Amino acid sequence: MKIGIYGGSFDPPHIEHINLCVNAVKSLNLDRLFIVPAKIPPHKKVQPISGEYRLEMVKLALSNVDVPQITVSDFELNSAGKSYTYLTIEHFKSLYKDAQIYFLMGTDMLENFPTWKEPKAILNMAKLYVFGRDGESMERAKQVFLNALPDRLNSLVFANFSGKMVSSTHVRHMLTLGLDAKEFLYQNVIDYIKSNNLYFCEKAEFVKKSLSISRLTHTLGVMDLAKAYAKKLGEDENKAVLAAMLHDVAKYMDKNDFPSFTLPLDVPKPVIHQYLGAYVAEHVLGVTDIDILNAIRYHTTGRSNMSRLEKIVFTADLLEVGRTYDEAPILREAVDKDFDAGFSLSVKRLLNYLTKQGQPIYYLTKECYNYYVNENGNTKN
Ligand code: DGI
Ligand code: FE
Ligand code: FE
Repeated sequence: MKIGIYGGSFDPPHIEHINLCVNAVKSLNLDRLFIVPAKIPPHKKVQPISGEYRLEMVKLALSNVDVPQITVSDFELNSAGKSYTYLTIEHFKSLYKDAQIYFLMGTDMLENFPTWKEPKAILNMAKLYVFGRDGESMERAKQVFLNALPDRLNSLVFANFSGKMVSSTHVRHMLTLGLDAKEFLYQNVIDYIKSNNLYFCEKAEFVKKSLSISRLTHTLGVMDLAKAYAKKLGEDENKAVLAAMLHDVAKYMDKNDFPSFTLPLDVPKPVIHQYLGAYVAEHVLGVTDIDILNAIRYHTTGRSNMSRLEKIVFTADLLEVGRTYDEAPILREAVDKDFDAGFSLSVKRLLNYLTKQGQPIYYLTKECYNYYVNENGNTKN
């Protein structure tokens, strides 16, 4: 017998999750494939929605394909204590004693695999069925894996299927913003999400009403990227996502609609929305976190001595996937290599751009430049 196990958050389960399962069943010739939604430890800051919802959504998603080998298991959700992959595999091994077990994972998980609990025990029970977005990330993950577990190459089976790589995070952000996620989710999953009000966020509703669809799409890009930066830098991902979600909320608002709002003097028109945005976030939406408010307040101009969160929102705003100006790819590469250096380079590019355009430069933009770029035009932290 051949048994597959596919663990993950499934928050929410998308079409590619299911495609991947269908493909694994076919190419490995599996008799059973268990999708096992994970229980996330309560101390984790980014919490998925409750397990029952995720379990139900996987069932709904599965009902769209006619592959009876695939079922969902509540083993991890219902087990007492912490869930570990080695325990899950032990469980299925005890149910199917002579079966060859395949554990499905993406290349990013393979890289971390050696740091999991009991990796060798896992490899004694199962092979890893690895799928990834591109050959390059696959090769790197394989090397990292083999550095830690040198003689275990025969535990790896590489999928020939890569599919479209969709991230649940991106889909979640879309749902939060009320954007159409049909491309990624089965209709019955979308219906279930709507009727149970999952991923709904009151502040996002307000943002949605305040922006155009193209501005919302930009906001989505900033949310995705700010979250990724925060994760990489060990900053609070929830704060980064919220600040990103709200950063342009006032882009189309009129300051005269807010009588108690006061704008500093001589603010160029394109800069006004950073101040009004922070005001609206605080006084209309009730945001109290000063770091979030400042990330909104200085997202256009920057300033000297910015906090990590301010830098994250500023940089994500300039480099989200929808930004297509010439220097964007180089700046993205710089940020990936060294966040602070890439940020400073983005500041430099902004000032050059405004100067070329003959725009009036606000004093904060200048201060920011002088703080992060030295006299020779080199960046500093
Ligand atoms: O709101 P977004 O379009 O997403 O981007 P943003 O808030 O970073 O910038 C809005 C515009 O403001 C952009 O065209 C650059 C411009 N800007 C940034 N700093 C200054 C500025 N414009 C002037 N005139 N002066 C500045 O100091
Ligand atoms: Fe903006
Ligand atoms: Fe923006």
